Amino acid sequence: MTIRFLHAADIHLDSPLRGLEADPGAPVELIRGATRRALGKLVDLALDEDVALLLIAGDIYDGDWPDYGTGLFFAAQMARLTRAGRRVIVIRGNHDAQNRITRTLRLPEGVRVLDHCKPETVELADLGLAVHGQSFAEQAVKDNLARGYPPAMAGRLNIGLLHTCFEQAGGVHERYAPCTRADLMDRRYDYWALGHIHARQEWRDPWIVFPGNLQGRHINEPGPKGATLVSVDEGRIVSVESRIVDDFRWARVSADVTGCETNEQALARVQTALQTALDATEGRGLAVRVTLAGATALHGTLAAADLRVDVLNEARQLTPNLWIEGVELRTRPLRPPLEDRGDALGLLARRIDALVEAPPDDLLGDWPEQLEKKLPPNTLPDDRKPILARARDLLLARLAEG
Ligand SMILES: [Mn+2]
Repeated sequence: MTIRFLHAADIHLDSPLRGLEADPGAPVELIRGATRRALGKLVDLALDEDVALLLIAGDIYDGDWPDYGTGLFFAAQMARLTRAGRRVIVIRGNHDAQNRITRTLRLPEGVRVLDHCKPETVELADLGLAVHGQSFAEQAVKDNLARGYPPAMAGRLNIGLLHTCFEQAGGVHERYAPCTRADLMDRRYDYWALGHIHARQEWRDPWIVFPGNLQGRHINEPGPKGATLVSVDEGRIVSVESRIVDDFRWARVSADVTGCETNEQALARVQTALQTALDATEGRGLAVRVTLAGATALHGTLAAADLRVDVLNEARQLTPNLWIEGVELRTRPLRPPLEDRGDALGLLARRIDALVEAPPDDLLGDWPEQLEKKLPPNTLPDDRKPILARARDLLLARLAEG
């Protein structure tokens, strides 16, 4: 007998996508609905692939529902599955821990939310499966939950459903329900359906899988997002595949402007890079952070230009589905730097360099405070170094022209 199950996590339903404030054309409503459309596509996928079971490894919700609409949408999507005879097993994670979600709605029969007080096992004898798991009772679960999970059930394919920061995952994550690979191996399960880390990762023997979140929510969650489809034949896992269901995509795009002599040439390179990123999205909306890099005689003039507007203009001309999250300048000057010269200009350049490298406390006086009063909150980064470096580039470019 062949059966399939689908493993998803970190849906963060109705989470706002962040970082498009810089693009005046950003369709806020369209972007806000992305997590809902991704969940709808997950259910479509489950039905198309004829899966017997959907597992969700925590963080279905981003936090307490803003209103009942969030819960109503989730219940309606789950009902599409249960009406078709599919089962759903979920746990709560740090974002939707038992004590964080104050509103409740009855979920359809066929959807099981596992207990938050102790690990629970659901035996699905007709499918040959045993699913073990435990929900988060509160946001900051510091205990190693995996160690409390029951041993594998004989004669069943055993699946562990767990929301965890898993030691082997790398990266920086909130350290909730930590566990090691050895903890998981001790249980002797066949598949660990994990959640919490938003980038897809997998290990084998046994299968330990983070499917990643369902929908990227900002520039640090770039690339395709989706769920993991698992096929089981005669009680053995025979395939584990990533399936993409996201509705809106984030990407970092780098344009190499080496050798460009005019801003127009540089912007043409930007347009080519944007087009390449668009081609990979298969018609989805796309938000990008554009970086210009390479050695160019334009280094100084690019630093002085309002590049954000120029890049927005390139994006608008390509397609109505592309938004600019930000523009970064990482070019280098083409000519031997002023700092290498033996004359007074060289001396001045070296002094300016030294100020940027180790700025004295009073270098900027009360300018940052003055600026902060005039700008929207949190516009100025706490780290002043990139701003100072850009000021240096501008200043040196002006000096070099003179
Ligand atoms: Mn989480």
